[in-house]
Amino acid sequence: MALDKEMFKKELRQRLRENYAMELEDASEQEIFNTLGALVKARYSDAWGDTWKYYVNKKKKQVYYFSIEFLPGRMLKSNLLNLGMLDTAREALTDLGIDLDSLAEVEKDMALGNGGLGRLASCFMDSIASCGLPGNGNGIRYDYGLFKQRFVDGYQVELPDEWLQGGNIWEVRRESKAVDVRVGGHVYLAENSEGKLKPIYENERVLRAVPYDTGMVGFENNVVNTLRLWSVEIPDSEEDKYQSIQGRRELEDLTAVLYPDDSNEQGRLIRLTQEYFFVSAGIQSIIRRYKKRIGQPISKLSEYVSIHINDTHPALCVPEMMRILVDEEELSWEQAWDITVKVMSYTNHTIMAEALEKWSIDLMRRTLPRMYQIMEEIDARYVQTMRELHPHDLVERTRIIRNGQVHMAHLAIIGSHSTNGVAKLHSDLIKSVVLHDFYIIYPDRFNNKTNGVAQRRWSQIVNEPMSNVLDDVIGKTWRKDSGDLKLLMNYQSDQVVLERLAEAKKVNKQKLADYILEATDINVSTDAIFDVQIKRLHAYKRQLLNLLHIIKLYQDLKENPNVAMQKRVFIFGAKAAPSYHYAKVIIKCINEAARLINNDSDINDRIKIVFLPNYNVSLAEKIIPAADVSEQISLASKEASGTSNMKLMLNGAITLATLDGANVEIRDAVGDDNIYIFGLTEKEVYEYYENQEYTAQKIYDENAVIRRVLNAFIDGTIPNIVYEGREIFDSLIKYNDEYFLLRDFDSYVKAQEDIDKAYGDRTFWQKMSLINIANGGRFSSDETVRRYAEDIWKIEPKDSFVTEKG
Ligand code: B1H
Repeated sequence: MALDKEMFKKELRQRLRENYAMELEDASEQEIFNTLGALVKARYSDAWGDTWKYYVNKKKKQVYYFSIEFLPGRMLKSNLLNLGMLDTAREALTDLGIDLDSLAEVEKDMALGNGGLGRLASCFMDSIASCGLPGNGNGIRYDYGLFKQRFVDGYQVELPDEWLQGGNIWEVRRESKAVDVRVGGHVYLAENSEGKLKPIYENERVLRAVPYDTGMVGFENNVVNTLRLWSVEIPDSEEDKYQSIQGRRELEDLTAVLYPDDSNEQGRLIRLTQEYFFVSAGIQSIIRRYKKRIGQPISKLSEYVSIHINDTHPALCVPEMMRILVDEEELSWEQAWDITVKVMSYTNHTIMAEALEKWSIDLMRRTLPRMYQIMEEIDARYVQTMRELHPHDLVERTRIIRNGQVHMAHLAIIGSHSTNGVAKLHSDLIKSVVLHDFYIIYPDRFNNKTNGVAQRRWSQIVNEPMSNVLDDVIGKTWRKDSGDLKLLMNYQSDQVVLERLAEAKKVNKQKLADYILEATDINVSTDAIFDVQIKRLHAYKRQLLNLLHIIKLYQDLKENPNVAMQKRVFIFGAKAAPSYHYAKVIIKCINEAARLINNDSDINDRIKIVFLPNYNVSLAEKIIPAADVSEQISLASKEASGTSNMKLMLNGAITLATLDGANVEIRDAVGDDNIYIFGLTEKEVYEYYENQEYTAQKIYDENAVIRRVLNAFIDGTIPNIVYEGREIFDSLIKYNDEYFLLRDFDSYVKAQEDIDKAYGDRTFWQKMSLINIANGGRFSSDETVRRYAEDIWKIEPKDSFVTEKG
């Protein structure tokens, strides 16, 4: 039964009394938040159980999305919205003198991921539930999420993210579903009494994996799926082995922290164990559930279970499934392999060489001896089969174990029936360049699934002013089916609608301006263009190119204060991996340029730089609705997809982009006139790689503007960056500008000038903005997961099912 406002208030008070023996008037924000969370959870607990029963009773095929990262952010408002309670809750709380938005800020931002890959996993979780698809997440419950970022003297400082302090109202610990995971020691094969070869384990460590489940609430459909995250504990049987505090710590460290990068050997060992830990626990629990609940022979597993490998981090799914099917279920190797390949599918998220995961044979063998044996066997059989069909060198290049290393991408491709990229361009590059060898061998396995974003969160929840205008203009159907945003195209010349959307944008900009003032003490005007680049700090994403352009503007203004240009606020949000020195140098330089420019009275507030610390999902939710310009300026071919590009366009920002990742599809969606494209194409980049004729020095020598900008890094123009400025300069000149910033500089400046002019024409700009909103619907992750469901997972949505109580 739906909860009305009065009942809501009554229940909130009642629960506060029961749980805290307290009246609302005396409760702290945290106590009220916890109580509200419990109330919300109670509203979906029946549906959670019923969803589960429905899948089991109907023997629905289910997908399990294995990902070492999930980035859900805050869940209160999203759960309220999906349960159809957001408005009621807001009104009820207002009656009680509580502002829902400030109360929502009490929730810790759940940040168990680094960036796009982890956030994509969470958008998928939302969409899978909202589309009524039978699907669950499987990952790690890190005690500490991605580090918190502060700036001290312009430098990044990392602090631990203690997100579990104060408890996590959404999770349910499921003691009874714990499983054991075995690592280390030695494994040898010996005949058992029936004459079968069986692995014998010696001196292995047994880890207890305890699952914590979180309900993934679908949008107004009574579907609640499960995100299962595993935490390590010491099993009772091993208690005596872990008497020392240090020994216990070492074990408990396994699920303590998310890797913000993976650069040193000691660290890498824990990472590999993390990977196996959640893979093994997840697959064991799937098989246990299958045998107990579905009751079909194990040979039919692929008819009921699909497992998705999100990037290579869970690629051990392949040998772990083989281990269970062969060692425990006693299937033949051939039969087990057939099942495994049918069950598994894999997404590649990057073509950057340094991100392609490899492990040394030695480490693999020491850490996961049985996994290593099985991978050796997979590799040997692969070579055996393929050498009859393909040239020797092709087979050698594609095998799993070569040159002393285990290649995880090779394992994932060979051990699954589907490999997909995350945008058209990226999927094409996979086939033609990065994984071309595999494309020759398995042409049918390759496909594209362009990323998408959870539109409910990234428009309805984060941008209420815009949503209200949309409701009035095109009705409310877009809230369920984002394709209906297209209806807005009918209003592209309607002055009233354009004005109303501009008003909404202004409200969002003012809110962000208030936040900026509070967080950084910087005053910004909402008349200025809010020019936004928000993403992890990486050389290939070229935050530095953005900075070079800002320095140019600064120098232009210093030289001629009368230069005509729109006011601009350049907003950055970016964390650097703690061990990524160059990225940290760029952060320092942006912060010092900000200090210089923001405080220069000659500049007179015409340009400002705001680097907001601790970029995360919650901060993205504040920035995105207020953005006018979306910077997507990676070197063409390097950004697999990007997803902030989609979120920003959906909120009416104009994209300034290279033809990289999903930017290409955004251009196709809005048309050339409603996007600013610049820079080398992916083809041209590859041509440079082939003919090796790029010389940054030459550009520097011939281009006076670039020369003046780069000199600012070493001649004291930007203060306090003696070492950092030199490093930037050298990276561009001495080390020949790996990401072609100087090559793209002029066309970037030109595009920025066009944007400056366009913004001056209010109606023109508003119309572009409207067209971007109207065409944002196609980048919904609902659509993306439906395609995964149809083409790869072969799962079907529930036939309209409603709980008895619903
Ligand atoms: C993406 C990663 C990634 N691609 C290794 N690869 C990691 C690789 O901890 N690690 O070892 C962590 C993350 N992340 C991103 O995925 C792409 O760069 C984006 O372009 C893409 O939009 C996103 C989602 O597909």
